[in-house]
Amino acid sequence: MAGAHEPTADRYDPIEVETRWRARWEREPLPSVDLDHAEPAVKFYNLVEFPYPSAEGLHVGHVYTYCGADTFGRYMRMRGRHVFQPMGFDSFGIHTENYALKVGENPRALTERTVANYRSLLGRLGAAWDWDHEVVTSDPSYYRWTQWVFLQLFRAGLAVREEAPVVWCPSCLTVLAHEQVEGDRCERCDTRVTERLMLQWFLRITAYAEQLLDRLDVLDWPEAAKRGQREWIGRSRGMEIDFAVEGSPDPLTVFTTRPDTLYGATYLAVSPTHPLVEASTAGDGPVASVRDWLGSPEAERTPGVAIGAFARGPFGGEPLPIFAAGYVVAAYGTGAVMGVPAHDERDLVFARGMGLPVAPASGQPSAASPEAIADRLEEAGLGRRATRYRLHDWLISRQRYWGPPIPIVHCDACGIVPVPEEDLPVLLPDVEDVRPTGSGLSPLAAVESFVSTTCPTCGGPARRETDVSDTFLDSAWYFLRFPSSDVSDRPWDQERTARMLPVDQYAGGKEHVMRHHLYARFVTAALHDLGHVPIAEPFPRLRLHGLLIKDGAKMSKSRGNVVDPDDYLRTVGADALRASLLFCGPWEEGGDFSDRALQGVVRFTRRAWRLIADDHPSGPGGVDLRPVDRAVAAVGRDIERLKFNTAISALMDLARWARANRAAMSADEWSRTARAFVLLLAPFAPHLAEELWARLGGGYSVHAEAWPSFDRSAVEDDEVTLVVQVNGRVRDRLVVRRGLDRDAAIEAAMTSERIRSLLEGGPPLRVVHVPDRLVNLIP
Ligand code: ANZ
Ligand code: ZN
Repeated sequence: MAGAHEPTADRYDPIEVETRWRARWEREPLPSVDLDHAEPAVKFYNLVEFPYPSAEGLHVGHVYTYCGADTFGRYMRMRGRHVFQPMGFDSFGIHTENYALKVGENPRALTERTVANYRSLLGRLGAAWDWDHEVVTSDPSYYRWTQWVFLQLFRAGLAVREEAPVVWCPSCLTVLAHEQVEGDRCERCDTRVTERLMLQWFLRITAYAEQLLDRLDVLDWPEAAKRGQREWIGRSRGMEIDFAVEGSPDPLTVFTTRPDTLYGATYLAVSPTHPLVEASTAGDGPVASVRDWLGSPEAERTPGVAIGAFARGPFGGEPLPIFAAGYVVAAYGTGAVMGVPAHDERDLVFARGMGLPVAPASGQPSAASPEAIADRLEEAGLGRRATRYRLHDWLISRQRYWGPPIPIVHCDACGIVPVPEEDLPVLLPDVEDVRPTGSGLSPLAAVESFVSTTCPTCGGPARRETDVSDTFLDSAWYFLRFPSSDVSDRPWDQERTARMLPVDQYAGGKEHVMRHHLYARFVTAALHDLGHVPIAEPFPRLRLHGLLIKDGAKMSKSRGNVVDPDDYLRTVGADALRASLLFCGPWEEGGDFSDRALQGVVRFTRRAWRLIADDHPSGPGGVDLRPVDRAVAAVGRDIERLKFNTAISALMDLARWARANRAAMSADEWSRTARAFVLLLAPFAPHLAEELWARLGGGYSVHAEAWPSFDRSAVEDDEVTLVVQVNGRVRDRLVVRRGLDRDAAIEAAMTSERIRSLLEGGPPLRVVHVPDRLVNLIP
C-alpha cells in the first residue's frame, strides 16, 4: 500500500482506512458459503429484515439492526460457520407508491434511484453482505415467483376471491388489511376508515391458525413475540348455539364462550352486514332499512337498530328481538351474538343504549356449568362446541399500481382462470397516471392493452385481474429466494433450499411480529404442505432489537433529533458508528445514542490504533496473560447473547490492561495479546481490525481468521455477583466478570435500567466500591 494514502502510525484516519479496505473486500471478496455444498450443520443463514427503500434514506433503526446482525454474522464466521448473509430491497408497495405520488414521480424511476442510494449506504456500513444474492421485489425476475407462489396457494384453495366487507381508506382510495387499521384510522394517513362490500382476494391464513399457534411453543423467539402472535391469532373455545327465527326455516347461529349464560339472554344481535339483515330489509317489514340507518346521522347516536325479527332459544322462553348492531363484528365468530346484559359489559352498554331490559322476563336461571350446558345442547342437536380465531383471512387485493399483478384471468365462459405458470410473469405495464382511481379499481383497469387478453382455457376473449397483491406477500417468501436468486427457471432450487434453510437467525424489529413474521410462517407452512419446501418453520430463531433513543428522547422529525446514519458515515466512519450504536445498551433492549457516547467510542478506536500500530519494544516478559483469556471468553459469550455493549466494554478493559502491561511483555506475550485484541475487535470494527491485523503481519483477511481460543482454567470462577446499592440500599444484583475495577463496576451498574432511573440519568456523586462484591452509588 504505497502512495498518497500511506497511513502513519501516529494518525488514524478512519475514512481513509475504511475506503481502502472496502475496495479490497470488493476486489478480493471473503470466502462465502458454497450454496451447493454447504453442510446444513455448518452453514449459518444470517438473515436480517431487508428494507423498503424509502426516499428519506436508511433509517437509523435499520442500521442498528444491521450492525447487530453483521457483528453476529462475523463472529459466527470466525467460529467456523459458513455464513450466508444476503441483502435486498422490498421495493414494491404503498410506501413507495405514496411517496412517488407525493413528489409526482413514476414509482419505477423513484425505486431505481432509492435502491441505488440504499445499496451504497448499506455498502458503506462495512457489513459482509452477499451482494451476489441481492433480490429486488419489484423486479420481474423476482415478482414472477411471487405470482407463482400465489398460483400454488390458489390451486390449493388457499387463495380465494370473496365478496367481503372490507375496510376502505377514503384518502388512500384503497382497501386496507385489517392490520393496517389503527383504531378506526388508516395507519398510513390517519384518515377515518369506512366499510365497503367488494370482491377481494384473500389468502386463507385462518386454515393455518391452529398450526401457527401450536408450533409457536417450539420456536426460539422472544417470549413477547410469541405472546403477540398468540393473542393475534386469538384462539377462543366456545359454542355455536342455534336460535329459531320466527317465520324462517333457517336458524340464527351465535358464537359464545359462555353457553352457561344462555338463560340470561335478552336479545340477539347481528353485524349490519349479516345475511339475515339483507333478508329482512329486502321484504317490506316494519323496520327502516338497516342500510338507511347505517348511512344516517342516527347511526352515530344509537348503537343499533331492530330488524323486526324475533327468535327463540333452544330451551324455549320468550321470543327475543333481533338487532343489527355496530359492535358485532362481521368477520368474527358467526357474526351474531346472544346479548346477555347481566353478564357481559358490552351487552349491558348496548341494552342501556337501546332501552332494553337487562334481565330476562322469564326463563330459569341456571347454575349448570358451561360443560353441562354444552353437552345438553349437543345432545339436543341445537349447538356445537366450536373453536374460533381472532385471526382474519389475509386480504391481499390492492386496488393500486405498484405491486405484482395478481395472475388471474376472468373469462365469461370459464370463470376465474389462473395464468399458466409458463406465462409468468404477468408484467406490470407502464402507466401514465398511477393515481388510485377511487372507483375501487386499480389504475391497471384503465389500461386496455393490459386488461384485454385471451382465456388460457378456452382461448376466448377475457379480462385480466387488475388488483395487485399486498407487499407483505413479496416479503413472505424472500428468504426462500435469496439462496436461489441466480436460478432463473424456478423460484428456488430444491437442493439448495434443503441445505440452506431454515434461517439460522432472523434479526428484525418488533413491529413485524403480527404481520410479516406471521405471514412468512403461513406461506412457508403452506408451501411445505404442498411439497415445495422441506421446512415448515422459516425462522426457528428470531431476535428483535430494542428501541434506540437520542440523547434521552424518542427520535422524531418534529424534535429534529433523528439520527441520519449518512452524516456519521461521512464524519466518524462506519466502525465508530457501528460500535457506538452497539455500545448504547443490550441490543435487544436498545439504548440511548448520545454524541457523548459516540465520542467515547471514537476515542477508544484511536487508543486501539495507537496500542497496535505503535512499535512494541520487547520487555522482560513473565506477564500473567489470564486477562486475555478472560476477555476472549467474555466477548464471545456476550456476542452470543447479543449483549454487544458489554462485549465492547470487555474489549475496552482489555485495551486498558494491555496498555498498562505492555512494556513488561516479551515479544511473544505482546504478540498473543495484540492478536487476540484485534481478532476480538473484528466483528465490531471490521475495517480498523483489518488494518491493524495487516500491521501485525497477519494475512488477508482478519475476517477469515478463527476466533481465538482461551484457556478454560484461566476463566474459571470468572463471574461474580455484584451487589448494586443506591444510597446504601440494595437495588440490583448483577452477574459480572471477576476483577472489574472501580470504573468498570460503575459502568456495569449503570447498565441496569433500575439503577439509571434511580440516579435519574446523572452520574453518582460518590462511589463506594468493594471489588467483586459491592458497589454503592450515592447520587
Ligand atoms: C354471551 C356472553 C356472555 C359472552 C358473557 C361473553 C360473556 P372471545 O373470547 O373474544 O372469543 N362475540 C361473539 N361473536 C362476536 C362478534 N362477531 N362480535 C362481537 N362480539 C362477539 O369473545 C367471545 C364472546 O364475544 C362471545 O361470548 C360473544 O359474547 C361475543 F357473560 O356470548 B359472549
Ligand atoms: Zn375461457
